[in-house]
Order: sequence, then C-alpha cells, then structure tokens
Amino acid sequence: MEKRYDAIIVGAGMAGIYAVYHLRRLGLSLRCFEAGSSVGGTWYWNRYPGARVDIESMEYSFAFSDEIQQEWNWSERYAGQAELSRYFEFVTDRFDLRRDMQFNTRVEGAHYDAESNDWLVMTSDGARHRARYCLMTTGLLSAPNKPDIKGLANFKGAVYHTGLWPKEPVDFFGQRVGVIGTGSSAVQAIPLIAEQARELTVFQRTPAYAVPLRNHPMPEEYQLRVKAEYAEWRRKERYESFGGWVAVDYQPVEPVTGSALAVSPAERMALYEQRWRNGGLAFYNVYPDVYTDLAANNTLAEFIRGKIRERVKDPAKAALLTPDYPILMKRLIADTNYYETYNKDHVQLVDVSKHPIECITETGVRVKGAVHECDSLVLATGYDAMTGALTRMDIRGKNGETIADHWAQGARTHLGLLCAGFPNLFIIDAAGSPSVVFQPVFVMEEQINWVGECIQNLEASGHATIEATRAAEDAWSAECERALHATLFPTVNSWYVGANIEGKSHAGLIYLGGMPEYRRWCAEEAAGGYPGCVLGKREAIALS
Ligand code: NA7
Repeated sequence: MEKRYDAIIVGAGMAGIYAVYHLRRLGLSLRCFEAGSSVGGTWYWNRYPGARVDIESMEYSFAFSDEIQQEWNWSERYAGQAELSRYFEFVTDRFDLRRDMQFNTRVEGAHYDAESNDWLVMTSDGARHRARYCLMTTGLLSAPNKPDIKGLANFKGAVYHTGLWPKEPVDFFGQRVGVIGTGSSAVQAIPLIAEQARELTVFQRTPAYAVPLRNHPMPEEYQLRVKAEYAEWRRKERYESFGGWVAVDYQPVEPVTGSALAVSPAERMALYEQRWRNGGLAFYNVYPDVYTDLAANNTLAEFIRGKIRERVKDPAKAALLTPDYPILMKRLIADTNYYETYNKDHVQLVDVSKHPIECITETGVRVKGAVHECDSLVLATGYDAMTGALTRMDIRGKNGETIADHWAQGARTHLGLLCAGFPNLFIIDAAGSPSVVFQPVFVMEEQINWVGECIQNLEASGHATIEATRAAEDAWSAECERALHATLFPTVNSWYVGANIEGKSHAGLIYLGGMPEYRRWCAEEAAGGYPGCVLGKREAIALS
C-alpha cells in the first residue's frame, strides 16, 4: 500500500536532518529516506583515513539551535569523520528526528503524478510512497565518480573509493597501495595510508594546492568564548564574512578589501604569512581580486608554490607537485603532512597528466608501458558534483521529462531551488546554489527556511503547486553565467565547472555571485509572490 505524506525528504545528511526538524515544526507529515544505516551524509560515507572537516568545527555546525550549540563539545579544532558522525547522531536524537526517518532505503525514483499533484517515490525496498512536496537533500558531493579506466574490473586486489569507504577500518599494513587522484580526499588519506603501506604509489593527473590544516585539540577557553558569543559569531559568519566562516587566529576577522596589487609586497606577504600560520582555508579570505585578476591571483599562488618547494626535499618531486594554474579556482586543500609524505622513500609519485593511466592489470596500474604493482587500489577520484545525485535517480516531472534530460545542456534551475516541469520538487545545497563557496550549513538552513515559508504561503493562499517558469530558469542560468565569468573559475578544470566528468556542461552548476546577492534574489522571489514561478490553484487538498 502506498503511504502518503505531506513531504518526502531524500537523504539524511545535514540538510535532511534540518529539513525534518524544520518541516515537522511547521506541522507537516514527513518521511525521510536514507540509503545509509544512519544520518550524516558526507560524514557517514567518507570514512577513509584522514577524513576531516576543513572549516573550524565551532563554525561548521548547525546554527539553527542554540541548545545544540551550547550542549555539544568539539574535541578538536577540525573534527574528524567519526566525531562529525557522532554530532549528527546527537542532533538527530536530541530532537527525536529518527521517527520520521527510514534508513537502509535508497530512493530509486520519483515521478510526478499530474492527476493527483503528488510525487510518487519508489524506494529500494520495493515500496511506493506519495507526497505533495519532495525535498532533495541529496548532497552536492555524494555521487562518487568511478573513472572508466580499462581493466579496473580485472584487478585482483581490493578496490576502494574514498566516498564509499567500508565501515570496518581497512588495514593496509605491509601492502603495496596505489592511490589514484590528488584532490582533497587523497591529500587527507595519503599520509595515513603511507604510515601503513610497504609501498605507496600516487597517480597524479593535476597537482593540488594544499596548505597546512594545523589541527589540534580544541582549546577549552576558545570553545567557551565562542559559546558565550555564538549569536554574534553566527551573525558575522552569515552576513559579514566572505565564505560563511570568520575565525583567523581564533578571532573573527572581517573580509579583506582592496587589491592584492595595491599594497606593498611586504604588506601582502605579512597577510599571507599570517594566513599560513593560522592554517586551513583562511587563504580564501584574502584580497578579493585574487578571484578575478590573474596577476593578483599569482601573488598568492607563488607564495604557496614557494611553500610547497620548501616542504618537498626532492626537486623533481617538488616540481611535479607544484601547480601552475591559478590558485583557489580548484578547491584549496588543507593538509596534514601531505607534502612531507613524499619525502619518504617508500612513497612514489607517478605523473599521469600527459600519459594517462593506460589500464589496470590484474596486479597493478600500467602507465607508459610500465606496471606499478599494487595489492590494493584507492580511487580518490571525486564526485559527479552538484547534479550527479539527482541525475542518477529516476526523477520525472509532469511531462515525463527526466531531470537528467532537463539538465543535459546544463543544470537549469530557478535559484538552485526549483525546476520548470518539476512542480513542488525542491533542491537543496546542489546545482545553482552558492553552497560550494559559502558554508553549506548556512546555505541549506536558509534554503530550507525558504522552502518552509514557500509551503506555508502555498497552503495559506490555496495553491497546490509551485513550479519555476522557463523564463526564470533562463534568468537564473544567465545570472550564474555572469557571476562565473566575472571570476577566474572558468580558466581551470575542476568539479566546480563540471570538468571532471566527460561531456558535463558547466552551465548553472554553481552560483558565484555571493551569499548577499543570492539571499536578495530569494527574498525578492518570495516577497513578490513568486514571479519566477507558476502557482497551481486547484480544488483544495488539505494536508494529510
Ligand atoms: P576531487 O577534488 O574531484 O579529486 C579527484 C582527483 O582524482 C583529482 O586529482 C582528479 O584529477 C583525479 N582523477 C579523477 N579521474 C582520474 C583519472 N581517470 N586518472 C587520474 N586521476 C583522476 O575529489 P575529492 O574526493 O578529493 O574531493 C571532493 C571535494 O570534497 C573537495 O573538493 C572538497 O570540497 C571536499 P584532476 O584534478 O581531475 O586532473
């Protein structure tokens, strides 16, 4: 029998947790389906060695509840995967959210039924469910990218993807391990795998820019101070910061203004050195023209290149590990002993930039005719970001169009929230949103608040459906495009612009216009009575 809910929520990561909390408070009946056996999303699946957040935990955490902020204690400046998982479980249980959640259940399809204006949701247990509203809290980095490398299926050893890591710890002791990729996941995992492996071979296509994370146990007085001032920290993070976080040297700092090129080299170096000492992603908050001007960008890039050369002893390895493209346009990585790991004799770096991996054999990875023997392979090859979680699901709108078809030429959305032809389907923290450049915790909280208000407005005005217009999608696509091309982001191949997935369009994937501008668009849409949408009025269907 089909059960009917007011809203179905797909995914119990941080956005799914908040969606259940918020929509329940609005009085909606809910079901949240989650493929994993518990909550946490990214922090549930990414159990690879070294998985850790790189925004300070006092800031990378739910802001919607001061009770949670006060009750939870972080043990490290940057929490690891296990602690983050515990945190999400704590929040879920604190608000008794599990009773609306169903685990070990993957949503395989969601079809809009134009007769009833319901979403019909099919789950992996063979059941079907109905709901008026469907929220896709499926995550922006949750669809693992397994590269199509010839022979992978023939490999006799174990193969792991960092985003689908086993629950039981993997023991690489005494093994020859190959790691493919040098993005954030690889950079976190490589130093720890190297501690166990007899030989570690890293296959690098593009070197990353990584800076020290400088993690350490949480200073107790810092935790107490932030807790005492949380409201003010959150206000600054949300409204006065560059990326949704503010701490540098344990103080909230203002965004830097002015050009990198307008100050003396000494002044610039002093700022870069301070960011280096602080560690982590503090480099995102330097002169704003590093995002738009190649010469300004190069001042920072050259500073970090110099640090990489200092950290890697072998000049040949250092040269391979030193990027030559603009910094920050691919995700800046915060590392712990990454470059130092290459100073170990049993760690080899294989450049696959000009000569890609030819194939995987039964016993290793072949590059330029030579097989690098491995007992285990780690695919740290990233994700089909922003869109993959949805395009891999069988989502069909009112005319039977799939979301994959709808997005075939680019991720068409209205405000990263709605799509034409997909009434009452809300997308959270994914394509067309500012989530990749602003704390995703804040983006999803604000998007879910917007959705909650939208649902209340629909109910209050007797409307049953909301659907973006094609014109609104065009306008938002154009705005995403304008903002993207005002930066250096399109000059670098990265998952931000879909370059890691063959044939993927960059259009509509990310919004780089800034959170204040995004907020303004969303607020105007709601205040104006949803001019970018068609509202469907029909005979009143009371919420169940
Ligand atoms: P990323 O950042 O997408 O990194 C994936 C890495 O895998 C990257 O170095 C890729 O090289 C490499 N890759 C992918 N396919 C291949 C093939 N076929 N051959 C060789 N190398 C390959 O994913 P992560 O999981 O590390 O991080 C994702 C995000 O999570 C991160 O940005 C943070 O926001 C958190 P490429 O650079 O494409 O040349």
